[in-house]
Amino acid sequence: MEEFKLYNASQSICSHKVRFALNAKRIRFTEYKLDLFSGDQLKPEYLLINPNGLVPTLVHNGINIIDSLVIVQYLDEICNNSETFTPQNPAMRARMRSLMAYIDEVPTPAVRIPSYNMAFLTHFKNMPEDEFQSMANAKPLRKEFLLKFGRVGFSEKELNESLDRLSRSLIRMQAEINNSKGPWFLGDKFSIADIAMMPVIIRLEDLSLKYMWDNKPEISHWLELIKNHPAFQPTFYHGSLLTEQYPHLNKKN
Ligand SMILES: N[C@@H](CCC(=O)N[C@@H](CS)C(=O)NCC(=O)O)C(=O)O
Repeated sequence: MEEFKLYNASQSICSHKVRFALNAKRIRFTEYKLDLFSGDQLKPEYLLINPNGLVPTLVHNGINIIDSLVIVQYLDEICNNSETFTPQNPAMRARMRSLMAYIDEVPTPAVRIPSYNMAFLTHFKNMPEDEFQSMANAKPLRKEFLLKFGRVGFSEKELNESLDRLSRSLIRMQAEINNSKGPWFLGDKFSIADIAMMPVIIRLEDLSLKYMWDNKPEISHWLELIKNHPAFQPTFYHGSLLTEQYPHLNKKN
């Protein structure tokens, strides 16, 4: 009997990718929700399964797999009898992996900046300094990120830089769709590159930044197709969006 356990957080963009892959492949899994702001991901028992102190982690029959895109690739390798996300052709596979690398390097870290400033700041701004310092110091990978964020948020310059990186990513995304003749990044085949970008675009929409692709119909169409995928609703259950968790964000809509 196969057993899949997913340690994740409802609102986490990296968790969305894995939930989407599991749902698309109709794999039954038990979901464990971590509270990232009370430090569940830093508890010694969790660090044993994920020494990066981040979500998501998939435990498959007792084997720990970490890092969202590694997990999605693993799922595609072990379960390729239903929907598959990896092209057979090596050149197309290389193209998919280059896009995954780009998405991991540019838009994924960039979208954290507006997310922290607009939503997550509420958790840190009134935290006593010593508590904040010890939480930051306990983070294996995100110590410097959190210290830089501080309890006042990233500066306007940093926020604008991240929005600029996101704008350039949207231009790149539009070009990829056009070059492949769409509707997906690799043409008519939905792939892990689309899964990688999906939560970034959903997050931008959630933060009322949808105007960023007002003049890019290719992206609106891509997003509409993703939202119509049967895996979308079970992945984005209530509480997955920041507007569902942070009521102040709705006032901007
Ligand atoms: N490269 C990792 C990044 C994972 C990651 O950044 N996870 C965030 C949520 S999206 C997290 O666990 N943050 C908790 C923290 O910063 O302490 C992946 O793709 O799984």
